[in-house]
Amino acid sequence: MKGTVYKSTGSWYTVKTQDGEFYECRIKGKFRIQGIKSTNPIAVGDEVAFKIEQLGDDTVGTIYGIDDRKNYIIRKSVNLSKQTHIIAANLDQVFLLVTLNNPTTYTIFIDRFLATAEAYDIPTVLLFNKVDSYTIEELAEIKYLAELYRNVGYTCIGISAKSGKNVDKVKEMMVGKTSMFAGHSGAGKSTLVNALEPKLNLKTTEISGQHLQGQHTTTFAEMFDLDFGARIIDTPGIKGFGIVDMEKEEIGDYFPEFFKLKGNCKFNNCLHLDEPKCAVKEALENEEVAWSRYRSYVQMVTGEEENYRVDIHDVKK
Ligand SMILES: Nc1nc2c(ncn2[C@@H]2O[C@H](COP(=O)(O)OP(=O)(O)OP(=O)(O)O)[C@@H](O)[C@H]2O)c(=O)[nH]1
Ligand SMILES: [Mg+2]
Ligand SMILES: [Zn+2]
Repeated sequence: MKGTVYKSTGSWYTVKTQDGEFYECRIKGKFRIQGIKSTNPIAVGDEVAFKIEQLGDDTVGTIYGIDDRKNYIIRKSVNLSKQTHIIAANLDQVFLLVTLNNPTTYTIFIDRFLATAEAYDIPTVLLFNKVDSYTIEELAEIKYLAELYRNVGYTCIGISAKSGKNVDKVKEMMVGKTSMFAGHSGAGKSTLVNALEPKLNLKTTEISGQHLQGQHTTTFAEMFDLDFGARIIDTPGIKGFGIVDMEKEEIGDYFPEFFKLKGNCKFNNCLHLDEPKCAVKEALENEEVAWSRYRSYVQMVTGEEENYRVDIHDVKK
C-alpha cells in the first residue's frame, strides 16, 4: 500500500492512503535514506510504501519503502548531538511566521531559515503576524522589514491570525498546494491554521514567562487537509535554526541579492569578506544591500554556529 505521512511522533507514523484511510505505522529496523544522518528517517509529507497486519483488534502498518523526496526542510537538532532533523518533506511552499515581539524574531533567524529554504529550492513567504498588537513604531519596523525582504524578492504579508486580517490572502496562495507554517514557538502558527479552518480547533497557548516566549504547544509536525483544497503542515516552534551541510562557498548563492551581484566581483570565488573589488560589499556601502543580511551572511560563513542561538532570548533558561 502507498500513502502520505500526515503525522510523526518519532515512533509512530500516521499514513493516509489515496482512498482517504488513515493507518498507524511503524518502521522496521534501521532506515537510512540518502546518507542523511537524521533523528527522523521519515518525516511528514513523505510518500511511503507500507504493509498492514492485524494485531488483535488493531490494524498496524509497517513502512518498508520511501519515495525520493522532491525537497525537504532540515535543521540541526537543538541538542548537542549534531544530528539533523527533517521538519517536513515534499513541500510546495513555506510560510515563515515572524513576530516583532511576543516572541521576538531576529533577522539572523529569518536569514538562516531563508537560506536553507533556498538551498532546498522551497519558495518561502514571510508572514508578519500579530499586526493587531503592535504600536505605531512597531508597525513602522514591520514595514521596514517587509520592504527589505521584498527587495530581496520575497513575498511579505502583514497578517493577524487573531483578527483575520489578510488571512484570505494567505488562503489564496495556499489553494492546490502543500504548505508548511514555520516560526518560533508562540508566533501563531496553530492560531493561523485555526483561522483558516476553525473546526480543526488546534491547541494554542498564550505567551508567558519573563521573556514572553511561546510554550511549545505543538509538539509534532502534522499535516491537515483543508476544505478549500489545500494541505497545511503545522510544526512545533523552533528556536535557533542551524544550517546543515552548506559549504562556505555556496552560502552566498542562497542570498538571492548577493547571488545576483556575484558576477561583478573581481574574483569568481569571492566570499564577499575581505576580497578587493567585491560587488556585494560595494552594494553594501551604497546601501543597496541590507546590513542585517550581510551580518547574517558573515555569521554563517565564518561558522559562528555556536552563537546562532545566543541572540535569541530564551537560550539561557
Ligand atoms: N494579538 C495576537 N495574538 C496572536 C495572533 N496570532 C496568535 N496569537 C496568540 O499567540 C499565542 C501563541 O499562538 P500559537 O498559535 O499557540 O503559536 P504557535 O506558533 O502555534 O506556537 P507553538 O505551537 O508553541 O510552536 C496565542 O495566545 C495566540 O492567541 C495574532 O495575530 N494577534
Ligand atoms: Mg502551535
Ligand atoms: Zn564579492
